[in-house]
Amino acid sequence: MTGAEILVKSLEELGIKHIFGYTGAAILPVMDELGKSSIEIVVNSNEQSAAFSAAGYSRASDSVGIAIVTSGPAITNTLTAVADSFADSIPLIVIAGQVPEHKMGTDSFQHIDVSAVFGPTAKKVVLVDSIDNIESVIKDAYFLAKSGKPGPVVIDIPINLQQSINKYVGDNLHRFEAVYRNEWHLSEGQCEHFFKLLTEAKRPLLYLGGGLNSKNGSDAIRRFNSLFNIPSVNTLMAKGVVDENDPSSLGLLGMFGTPYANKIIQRNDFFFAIGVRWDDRVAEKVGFAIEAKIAYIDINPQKVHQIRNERNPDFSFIGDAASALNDLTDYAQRKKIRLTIDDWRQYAIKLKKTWPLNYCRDGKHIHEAEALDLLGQLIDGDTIITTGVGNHQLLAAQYLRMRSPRSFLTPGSFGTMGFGMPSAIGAYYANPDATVIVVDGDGSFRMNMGELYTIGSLSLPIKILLLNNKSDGMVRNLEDVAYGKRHSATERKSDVDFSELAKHCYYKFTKRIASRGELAEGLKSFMKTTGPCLLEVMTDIEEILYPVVRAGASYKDMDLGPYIKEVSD
Ligand SMILES: Cc1ncc(C[n+]2csc(CCOP(=O)(O)OP(=O)(O)O)c2C)c(N)n1
Ligand SMILES: [Mg+2]
Repeated sequence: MTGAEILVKSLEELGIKHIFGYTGAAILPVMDELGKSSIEIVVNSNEQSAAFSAAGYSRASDSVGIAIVTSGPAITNTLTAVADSFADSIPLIVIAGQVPEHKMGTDSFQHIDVSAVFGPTAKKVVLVDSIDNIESVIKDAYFLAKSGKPGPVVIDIPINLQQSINKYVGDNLHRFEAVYRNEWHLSEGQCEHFFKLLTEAKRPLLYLGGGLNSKNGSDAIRRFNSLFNIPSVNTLMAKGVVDENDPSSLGLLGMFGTPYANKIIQRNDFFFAIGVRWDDRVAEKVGFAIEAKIAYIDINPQKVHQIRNERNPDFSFIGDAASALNDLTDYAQRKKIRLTIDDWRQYAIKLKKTWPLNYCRDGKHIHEAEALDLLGQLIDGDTIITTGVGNHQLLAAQYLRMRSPRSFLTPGSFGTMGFGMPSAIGAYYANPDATVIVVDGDGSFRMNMGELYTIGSLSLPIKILLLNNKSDGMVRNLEDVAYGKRHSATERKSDVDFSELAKHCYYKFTKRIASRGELAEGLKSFMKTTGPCLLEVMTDIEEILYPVVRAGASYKDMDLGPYIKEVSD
């Protein structure tokens, strides 16, 4: 077989059904073989989008998404999506063609030193240097990307190796999987120590992170909390890990967290952090959880060591969050451990009821918050949301209460505008029966607008809710506060009707709405129509995102803005 055939056969053996990519001369042998294979090639509009679609596939499933691109500018186009996946611990494989080996280092057309460029952004970068290795590199990458702290693997394959001839060995997949199978369990003594801390606490709080955002993780925390019903807050990466409609699930914590999450963090005396990386926009608040005892579980040893140094937790464990939680639950069931925290639970439930989110409901223009509040009433447990970056993203995190793991896909750590549409394409291929909705801002939407075409031309049933405030709203908000209200480079004066554009890209539903009276009906029709849909809602350029805990401030200084107020129980 040729190297290209070996590569494609390895992918087939791994069960790969779709790849996302863009072609070019240095990857043509592989694309040609893919064309003959059972694997569907989804062609995006650029390589950043292809890698984001592959990452969206991973984020929305337990599989690993795969992007295949050519050399030079094509592989560098994927860099941002690779870095984004690395930052959010998302498994991903990017396979790139490379110039032939004898031309590497000779200033050749479309050559880039992939290892040098991608080194700090990927879990591993491999330059394939022998046809003997193609099968093992591909199979190993699949399990490496998923294992431990997940992340992207970049594979660089010179075209001469794609073309040369070798045998397909057909190495057993279990051999590769076994290398990364690690089961760390809590000892009886560790469980005893944990429950001593927990049962002594009067006001325990769960802090749930992306490390739980899988079926296993979500099942494990729900099982644990069915015994204890401890109030919880979560990171952006953990939306839906527990049902956010649950009265004691207080939602997003942090700089733009919900009023109730940011209030309860000020009162807890036992902070149980699971699968989180202590993001600075959450943890770098003055006095953050300073009074509380801390327990911490995470699979990333570096992070656990960092937190041991910085915060001296009373309990910490390096290992898979789901296994550790199941150990704790088993132990608690055996020892019949119960908590007496009724008052604290009631306090949490009351906070959520009496400090609701709110926004301007009667201004001249619609607010992004209003559109998202209404959308929140129309989604169910089978909905997958993807977002861009900006006010619309954080408002979506606040207002859309997700019920299932892997249902809210957002570039949490890297904050990459342009993520929404391409990641939705991947989410759709991983879950063709789900309702996939992109919540995008106009700035984020324009960054990968080519995917408007991809979605329309492939007639994918993806819905795009475009919140158009004709500005980079989040940055404009910063200018208001810190730059004397001077709006430099954040406003877009000319008005392009994006719903018209969608019409020409074969969308089944396209509409632009500027008046509040049309909003509820518009959203309903948008949700009802099958096929590609785009609803563009024109929103207030002056809208300010609240609550906000500003840099250097503490949670007690949270600014709730003019609309969020205490209401009666
Ligand atoms: C690739 C990239 N470039 C720039 C930024 C900086 N940035 C963060 S939010 C934002 C504005 C986003 O505007 P839009 O998507 O319209 O969302 P809005 O805040 O208006 O809801 C910008 C420019 C970024 N996060 N990512
Ligand atoms: Mg905007």
